[in-house]
Amino acid sequence: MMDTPCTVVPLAGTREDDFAQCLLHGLSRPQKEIPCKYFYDEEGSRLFDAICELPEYYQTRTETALLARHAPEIARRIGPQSEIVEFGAGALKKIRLLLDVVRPRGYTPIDISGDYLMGVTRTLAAEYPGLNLRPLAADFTAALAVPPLPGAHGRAGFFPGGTIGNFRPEAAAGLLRRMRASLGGANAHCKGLLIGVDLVKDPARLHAAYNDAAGVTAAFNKNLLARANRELGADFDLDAFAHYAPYNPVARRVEMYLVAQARQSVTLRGRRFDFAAGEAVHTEDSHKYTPDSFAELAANAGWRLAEQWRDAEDLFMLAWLES
Ligand code: AVI
Repeated sequence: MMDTPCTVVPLAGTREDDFAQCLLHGLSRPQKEIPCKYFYDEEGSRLFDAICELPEYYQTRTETALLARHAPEIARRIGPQSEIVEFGAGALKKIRLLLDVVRPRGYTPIDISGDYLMGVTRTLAAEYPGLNLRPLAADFTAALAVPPLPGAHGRAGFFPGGTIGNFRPEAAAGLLRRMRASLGGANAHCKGLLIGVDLVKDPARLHAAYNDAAGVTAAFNKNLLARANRELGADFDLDAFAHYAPYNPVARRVEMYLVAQARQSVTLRGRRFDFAAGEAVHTEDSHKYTPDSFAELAANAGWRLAEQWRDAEDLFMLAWLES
């Protein structure tokens, strides 16, 4: 740890899209859908944390072990006195595995939940005096101009958690392209991007991870409807929808739906939405990659897969991309 006083300088950010507008739009489509970014209100974030602890959900502990084990090699790639920019930083848990080893000059966590981000950044500041912290309350999927940290020796991006899988391949390539632009803005020397990627594997293993015995993923999925009831005064009957999350081995993705158990109508902001029995609302895709298919995706976005670290079972990959 460094010993000079810590600075926390919030950067100007962007706002989250309007949940009500997105929901009205998504439920009006021939294939009803709710964008997965709305999972993460306070209750949804709590449920997601619980998912990460599930025995069936291997992703978080596998990635955490990879970060801990390969931190010295990652540190060599990033270099000392750099700046780390984390996209979708959440609770700032995984960055702690890198900070002591990488010893960056600054850390810029980006997250849409501004108050939450300020709170967790202050806690981190107390633990890492001397680290320049620049929390940016913004939608990390947008084109963001992130001014370089003065005096930093280049900067690296950090996008853990396998979240890239929640974007369709074309959207994922667009996001990787925007991250490259954000990291390499005026006078910033981009060292690379460290990204977590969930790998193609036995369909049964994937099915179990998204259909856990305790029903936490089902509750996480249904929280979208509960959130609409809480925040927008909708009248979804949560028991009238079932969680359905099959793995599609051809498209190499887990598809998540809420399926109406009977014919019903729901009212939202004065509008009525009809559901046929068995009608599905699409809520999430979670794409899985092979190292080669991910390298191809990255190449489409102007990145080169320069290094990769995988666990012994090939469940998950930490990829180091350079441009
Ligand atoms: C955040 N993301 C990588 C998770 C995933 O596995 O796609 C979200 C999730 N959905 C259901 N379980 C976890």
